[in-house]
Amino acid sequence: MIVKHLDDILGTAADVDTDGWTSRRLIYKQDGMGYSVNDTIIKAGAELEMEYRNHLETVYCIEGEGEITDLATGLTHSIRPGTLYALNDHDRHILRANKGVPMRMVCVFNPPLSGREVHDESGAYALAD
Ligand code: 9YT
Repeated sequence: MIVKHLDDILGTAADVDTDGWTSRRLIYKQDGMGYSVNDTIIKAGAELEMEYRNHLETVYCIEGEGEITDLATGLTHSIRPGTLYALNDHDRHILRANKGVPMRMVCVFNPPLSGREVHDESGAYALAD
């Protein structure tokens, strides 16, 4: 059994900070679960264009407010605590956190992240292997 607390992750190599987001990688490839789980903060006012060509991702908002635009359809969906989106088609998208309010998201990736990924220029993560 694996038991961790967010406090075990903060300040370690699995606590990854970028301009737009901070991702605390709670479960990652090395844990052998076949998926990874992150507690991610999208910084207030951040606008992130992403396309996880190598991964499927499900995201569940637990704090804050923002929106997501599906760039294939042009549709924008508002996000608030309780909203889940699943990028089941490697969907290219823009994620926005409202100004003044960070969003906190639980993110599950399949295949799992190695723990250190940041986005490449296309908005994707490389595969861990
Ligand atoms: C929600 C989202 O895609 N945020 C970017 C960071 C990523 N989810 C991660 O590595 O946790």
